[in-house]
Amino acid sequence: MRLQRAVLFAVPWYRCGLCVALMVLMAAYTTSAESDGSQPGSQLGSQPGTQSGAHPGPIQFTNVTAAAGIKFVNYRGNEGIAINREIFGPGVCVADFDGDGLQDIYFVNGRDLYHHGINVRNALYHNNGDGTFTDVTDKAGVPGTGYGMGCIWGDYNNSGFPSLFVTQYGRNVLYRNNGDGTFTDVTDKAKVAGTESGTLFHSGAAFFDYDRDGLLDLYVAGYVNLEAGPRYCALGAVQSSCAPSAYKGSANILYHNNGDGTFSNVTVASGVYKPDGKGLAVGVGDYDNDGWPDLFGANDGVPSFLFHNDHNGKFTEVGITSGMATTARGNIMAAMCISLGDYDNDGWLDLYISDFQKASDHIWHNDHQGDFWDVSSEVGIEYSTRDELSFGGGFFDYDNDGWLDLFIANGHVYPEIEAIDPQTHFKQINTLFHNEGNGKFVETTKQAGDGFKTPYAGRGVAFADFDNDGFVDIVVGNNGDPPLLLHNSGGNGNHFVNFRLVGTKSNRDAMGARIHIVAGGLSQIREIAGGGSYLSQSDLRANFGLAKATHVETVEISWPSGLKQVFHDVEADKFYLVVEGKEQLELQKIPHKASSQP
Ligand SMILES: [Ca+2]
Ligand SMILES: [Ca+2]
Ligand SMILES: [Ca+2]
Ligand SMILES: [Ca+2]
Repeated sequence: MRLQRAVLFAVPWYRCGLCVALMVLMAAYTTSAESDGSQPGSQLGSQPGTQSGAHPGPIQFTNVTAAAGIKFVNYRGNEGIAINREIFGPGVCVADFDGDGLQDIYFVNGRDLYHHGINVRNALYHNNGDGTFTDVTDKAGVPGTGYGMGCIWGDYNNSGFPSLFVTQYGRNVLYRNNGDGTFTDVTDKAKVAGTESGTLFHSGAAFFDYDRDGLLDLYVAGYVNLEAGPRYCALGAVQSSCAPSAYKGSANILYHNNGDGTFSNVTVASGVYKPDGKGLAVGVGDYDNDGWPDLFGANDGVPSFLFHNDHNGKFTEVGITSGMATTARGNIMAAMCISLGDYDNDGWLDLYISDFQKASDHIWHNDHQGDFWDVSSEVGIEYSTRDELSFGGGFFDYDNDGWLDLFIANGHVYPEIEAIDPQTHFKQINTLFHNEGNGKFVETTKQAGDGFKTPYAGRGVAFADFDNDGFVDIVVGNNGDPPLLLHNSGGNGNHFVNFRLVGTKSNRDAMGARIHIVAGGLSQIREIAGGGSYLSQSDLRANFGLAKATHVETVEISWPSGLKQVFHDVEADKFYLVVEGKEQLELQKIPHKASSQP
């Protein structure tokens, strides 16, 4: 099927109007061809939940936010009609900041912008391992220093403890993790406040080691120049915040880690400088399998970016030529979210980008030749995502059947939308899709439990296994509301294997490492990556669903240093620690009490 398409569409669609019509015809053809059992999904055809049309089993997501003791509420801080700054956040990011084996959560908050005397701050919640979390922000000293947008974690000084970077409207802040439960604001010393290029509206960010020298570098996206444009715009008969077209773009920033606690701004020298970009999400992944991490930038209202890593400290922007800068129909996206994952298990990272209300979200298939094909329609997410305004989320395997599913947080950007379009709501229900293993996604939102019953203005999303039961849970940052912590019930009998990678020559977080496993007839990959989703970051551990397989035949790890390690006959249902260069797999330190669910 792909061979036929490759021949037919040797001329990319954007240079060939007829191709779009042909693509529709081919999509219709492949729909019938895909059910012949020759697709990868047939390898798991006997498994419950992977047969076409079958439900994914008993997986339920429960809203455990209050039960977990999370009292954080996002404060929008608007006065009257909210402007973009006040309606786009918040992000949420997850890491085990104290090394106790449990993933903790950082929630980003707004600020009192108009001097109403309201004192709000960001919040770091420590995972107690018994289903509850404790707010340790004051002790840790990480309240944020301005109006917060997003956050990421990264062990930029290879200390063994992840540090925290918060993107803000104004100066960003870098909190160095001291390893004793406290953090120090090292923004000035590190030179990463991010205001040197005139960018105030910082959005998505990611730590990644672009030159593979063992030190995490830092990329920060800029959204728009809000100050130089109108405050409000007409939305039909009402006033609201403005579309990005009302503003000039704002520059992105790439910092090189000097290894002495300081960073150098290499935005121009590295070739990524884009002063007209309107960046929101940032994703990192080696899409062309050349061993070097590439950089994806989701833009709002202008073509999206793909910066190919040229291995010499420079990047070439190939968004248009790779086919991912706009949709298959040539439409520019309101691109909010980047997720990279190999949804069809062919060994190449595919791409998900979320989009606006009345515009579908997008899945792009990686064709192994450096091009992305918008397959949203043929994989089945087009209709189901058209009536939501999608923000964070992306690929994760919620039922551990070995196929990456899709979760999307939804919510409109205009609280005023209901006044002009009663069918469209500001607060929306999130969306869950199950990957059927045959190239199709089926929406399972309505069968997925009470976690999908309450509408919010969903924004950032992080995936993490908070209770270490092998099933990945979800946390969502909601604008103007409490967050949503969704516990994955598991319990469908599928097996898993989890790897935490620790670099020794490579960066300690192992960002950029690729794990390839073969188990139960399925071949799967994960790449350890920071950033992603929308203004957020997930559990860096690689969790693989194994369906009915009770052991993994081979585990191959390609470290950013160039080292490759292979392990054979690895037992399932365990949390492994892999230290770069060590010949034995170890077990992660997981507190016993963590096995009780949140
Ligand atoms: Ca690459
Ligand atoms: Ca793929
Ligand atoms: Ca799955
Ligand atoms: Ca879990």
